[in-house]
Amino acid sequence: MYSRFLHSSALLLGFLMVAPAVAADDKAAALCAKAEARYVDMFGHLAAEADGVTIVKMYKYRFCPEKLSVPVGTTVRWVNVDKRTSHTVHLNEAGEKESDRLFPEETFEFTFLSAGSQQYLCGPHWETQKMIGMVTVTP
Ligand SMILES: [Cu+2]
Repeated sequence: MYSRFLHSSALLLGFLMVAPAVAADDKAAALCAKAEARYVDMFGHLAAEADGVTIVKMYKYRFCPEKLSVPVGTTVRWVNVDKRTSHTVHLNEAGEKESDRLFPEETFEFTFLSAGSQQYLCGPHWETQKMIGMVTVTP
């Protein structure tokens, strides 16, 4: 009886430790799918079809995709697809100054000329909402 109780507790604990990570991934995927739909509404094409740039959407206090890998020389265009909230892009680890506030439908571009990984932030929301992105630039 006692050992069975221990066994099921261990199973339950295992489930509780795994479930939040899976739920967070699903939530992020659903949110980024909505961000893509907003992008299509605004610009009339898929983000992947943008000419000569790689798109990162800003939506509901998240960067979509949150982690990006691009070859050196890539220009990334951040696009605010929110309805009301403004965001910024601050490539602080690259020593860049923070972008202007980007209102809905506004964009910011940066061309990555050196390889490496760096985090970047939304100035107004990184601390309170953990709105933080990551770019890996490959040689
Ligand atoms: Cu933000």
